[in-house]
Amino acid sequence: MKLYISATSPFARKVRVLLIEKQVPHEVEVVDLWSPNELQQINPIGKVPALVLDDGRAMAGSAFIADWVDGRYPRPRFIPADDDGRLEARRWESFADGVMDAVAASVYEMRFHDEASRSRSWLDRQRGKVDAGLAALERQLGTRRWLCGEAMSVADIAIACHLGFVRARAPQFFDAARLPGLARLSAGLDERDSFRATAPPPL
Ligand SMILES: N[C@@H](CCC(=O)N[C@@H](CS)C(=O)NCC(=O)O)C(=O)O
Repeated sequence: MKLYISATSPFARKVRVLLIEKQVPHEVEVVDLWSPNELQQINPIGKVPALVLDDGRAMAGSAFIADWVDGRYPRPRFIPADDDGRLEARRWESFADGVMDAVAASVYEMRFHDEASRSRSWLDRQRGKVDAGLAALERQLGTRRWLCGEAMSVADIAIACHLGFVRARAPQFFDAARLPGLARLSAGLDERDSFRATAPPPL
């Protein structure tokens, strides 16, 4: 199978971490999202990650891909097999991804509009989502080791990948002093080989 990524995408990193943790053999194709590339032929939405199976079928969307990978290669599991554990892991993953969607919407607004034409109300709206999402994740984590259950799940992987992007590219969105649990969680995961191998390159 072949995973299409960009060098910095935290959504793609989530899938890469899963594949590495599970020791699933795969190829990685790094795409420059802002230059002509082959991605559109693979994923009509033109986003990374996209995973192409050996039979040619492609899938898009990190949560869907992560779910498929975890089911197909269940050792170790990062989405619990029981219904409630699965619900918890996937719903906290969805909040983590929602935070990143709002960060990305802001980053794109800044990238594609000069200061005079940026929408302040759009940026404020996204900032509200980031702050509320991170606060909810922090409350959920508290002083526990993992966001849900007794083991690392896709939710922990997702928020650590997203915070890795934020720290590297948009640090104004994360105040470690106000979010000590998330800072601890993400620092711990950054030590793992799978995270070291996929860290976003410095600017
Ligand atoms: N919901 C998607 C989001 C993926 C996404 O936003 N990818 C970004 C990179 S981080 C992308 O490919 N952007 C290019 C574009 O929007 O054209 C997922 O979970 O995979």
